[in-house]
Amino acid sequence: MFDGPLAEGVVGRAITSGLVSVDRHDFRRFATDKHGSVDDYPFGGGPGMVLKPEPLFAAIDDLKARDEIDDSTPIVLLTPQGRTFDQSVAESLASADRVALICGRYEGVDERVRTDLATDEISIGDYVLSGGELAAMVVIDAVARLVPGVVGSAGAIDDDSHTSGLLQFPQYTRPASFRGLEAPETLLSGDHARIAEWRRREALKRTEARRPDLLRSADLSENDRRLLD
Ligand code: JCK
Repeated sequence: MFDGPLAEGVVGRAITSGLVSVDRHDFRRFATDKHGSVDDYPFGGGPGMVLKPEPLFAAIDDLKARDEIDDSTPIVLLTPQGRTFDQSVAESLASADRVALICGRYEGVDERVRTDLATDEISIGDYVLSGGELAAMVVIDAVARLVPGVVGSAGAIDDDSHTSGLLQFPQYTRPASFRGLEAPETLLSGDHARIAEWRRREALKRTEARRPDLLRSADLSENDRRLLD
């Protein structure tokens, strides 16, 4: 669930170039019984299995003992009950020099993992996944992009306070005319001021139509309000 995504694209290059590293630890190694079980029946009954606390606590203790993480390292539990992951959460994780991500399975983890091991609980959105791994991979991708040097100068535009907080403007490439569908004349004009204003207006229009919630929290200039009107 990690090998493919970690080998591709921006994240793959960040890892190959040493800007980012991702280590995986199989907590089954820390199972306490002879059968290597990491899950057990829920107290009180009910469907499914719950991940036992001992292997998860032991895995984190082992990372601390080997100085791979310390008491300042965020220990993030991926869970449907966590605060919803967004760009501001990604930014705050990117400011840590290491992050530990705990991926559960089955019905989730023993409550004591939440209360006494994890420092943060994150959900990537309101839908049900089968486990925490894909959610962790989403977090890794979004956070790795924020590590300085990972995304080149083109992507640095993402961080521009002037464009952030709005949906992207429509993008076109060649051919200018495709099956009778024309690219906007403005984009072909070479008039950079006109192009910038067109893009800003389109971003505002699209955000208003699709994500009015984003528009309310975006910080808009006088000119933005004029374009919106
Ligand atoms: C971690 C196990 C599977 C499936 C019980 C949940 C009502 C509990 C996640 N955004 C996200 N969605 N799902 C996850 C996620 C799912 C996980 C684990 C993360 C560990 N599962 C599972 C169903 C339930 N239902 C809704 C009851 C766990 C994130 N991040």
